[in-house]
Amino acid sequence: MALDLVPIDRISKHDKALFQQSYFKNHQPAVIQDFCHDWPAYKNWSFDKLKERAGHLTVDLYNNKPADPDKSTMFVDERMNFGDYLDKISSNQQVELRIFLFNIFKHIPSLKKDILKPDLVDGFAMSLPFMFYGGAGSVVHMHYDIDLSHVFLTQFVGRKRVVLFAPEYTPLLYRLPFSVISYMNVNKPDYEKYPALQHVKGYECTLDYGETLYIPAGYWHYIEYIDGGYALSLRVLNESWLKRIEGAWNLLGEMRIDNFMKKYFTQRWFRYKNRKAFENANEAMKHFQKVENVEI
Ligand SMILES: O=C(O)CCC(=O)C(=O)O
Ligand SMILES: [Fe+2]
Repeated sequence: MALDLVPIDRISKHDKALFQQSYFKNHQPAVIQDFCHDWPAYKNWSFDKLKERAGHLTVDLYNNKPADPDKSTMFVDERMNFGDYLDKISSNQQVELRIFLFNIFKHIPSLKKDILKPDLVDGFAMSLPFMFYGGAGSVVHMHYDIDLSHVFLTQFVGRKRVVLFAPEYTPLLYRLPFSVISYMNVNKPDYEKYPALQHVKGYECTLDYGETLYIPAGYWHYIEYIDGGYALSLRVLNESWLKRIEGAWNLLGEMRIDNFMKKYFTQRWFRYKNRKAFENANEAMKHFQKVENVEI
């Protein structure tokens, strides 16, 4: 049995009141089909043009292996000339190599001029644009963004499949405590090992060239690159001060504790977190079963 996933609504950025009332305020995801259509980037960020401007840079590449639960940093699998990397991912062969944590705007500041501040909602943090790149077949494992900001992910080349789950489902997704990851398999859920997944409901979409996915704050996301391509993420800080503090605590507190414990108590710490993930899921499952029985 596959997970219970429904398609994400598609709207236009001109439906501003609708977006604010029905999606942003309620933390409901949406695909905005024309969010970036008036930005210079919409025309200027093709493979060829990006290669012309940034092809000389060197980049770190990461493969599809999930993050090692015992290590605080991801291992770089390869370093490559960015132009060669763009050639490779545009060939449409399976190239399971991604780039993240690479601030292209620091190296080529003129690229920032190709992004216009959206007026769909207030509060876009224009100083923090981020780009993600991947070849066909690359996977972004299930996680949520640690700072608990809203994310607007705009696709410039290629398509990707995205699956989302609301933060309410966090315990049912067997989140490893002190982290933002889950080891569940989105495409082949193992209900025997992870029975709580039967109660999870999520969303899915295929994001195409020029489309933008609104990922509400704290939403889990899992991504598969259908084609080689790249996207830009813009953030809007969480409207709740409590959530902003929680986001800062995740970054400055939880993450540091996790890294410290990984270093000094590697196996014991992982076993503890794993046990907790299952305890939390079992507890949450009882609650969801009660709610579902009432609904029936
Ligand atoms: O598109 C990607 O490769 C990753 C996107 C992501 O995880 C994010 O924007 O938070
Ligand atoms: Fe993310």
